[in-house]
Amino acid sequence: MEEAVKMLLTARHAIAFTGAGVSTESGIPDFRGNSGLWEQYPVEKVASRRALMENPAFFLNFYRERFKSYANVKPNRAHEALARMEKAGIIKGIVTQNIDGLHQKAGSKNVIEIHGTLKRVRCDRCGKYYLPEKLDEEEVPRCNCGGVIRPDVVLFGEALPRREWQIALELAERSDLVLVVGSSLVVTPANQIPGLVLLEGGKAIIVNKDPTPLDDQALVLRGYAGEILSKLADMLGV
Ligand code: CNA
Repeated sequence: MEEAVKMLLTARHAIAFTGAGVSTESGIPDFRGNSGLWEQYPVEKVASRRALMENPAFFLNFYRERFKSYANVKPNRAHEALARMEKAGIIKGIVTQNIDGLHQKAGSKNVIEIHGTLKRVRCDRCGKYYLPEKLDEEEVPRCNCGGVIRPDVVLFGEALPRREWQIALELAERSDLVLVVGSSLVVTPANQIPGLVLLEGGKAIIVNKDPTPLDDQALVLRGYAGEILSKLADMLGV
């Protein structure tokens, strides 16, 4: 922990990179844990472009439920600690793979959502945005152009949003330290963000419950994000 504090205080430009593990303590299951959610909705049936094409009703039902349950979810100590660090200028921003909006709810300002957001839905054909309530209109709601309305999140088999990805790459290139929180670091191309910081000669701190492929190149703080990050923020005096 002391080494991590030193690294964060001496970094010229530090960013955080977060994944589903930062939100599990808020009650949102990640992809890897054994949550009942993935028995009811297998990941391959709700997180891929193919799933949307083959069974849109099943696919959309999953997101309809997510929109409702995420509305009442609260940020946890890990999100709050990251917001405290940003406010104190210790981290310059957060690149997140999450779609739950909890970093913003915790008060973080510079949040780059590279996998989209559950805040809105859009037409799969023409891209027109709608409010999430549009999903409640029909089993498979459609745009004026005839396209299916779908959540504005990145599915397996789809490209990342160009603007967000560009900003994330630029942030990573400028950074000499990346604080990874709650990510298995196996999803590409998102995992190129911490990879890029290391490639450019920077350092990494990884806060994760389980091993990741970048552990041997980082300072690893093994355990729960809420406890570790809140302690880190306290030690940083923020
Ligand atoms: P992942 O592959 O599910 O990995 C999560 C990692 O977090 C695992 O290595 C766990 O060991 C670790 N972890 C879980 N809980 C904790 C905790 N409390 N403290 C510390 N570590 C913990 O998730 P990634 O984000 O790496 O994978 C990328 C996918 C998952 C992205 O596309 C996300 O959009 C997607 N996802 C997002 C959410 C969300 O928005 N909250 C939920 C589920 C999946």
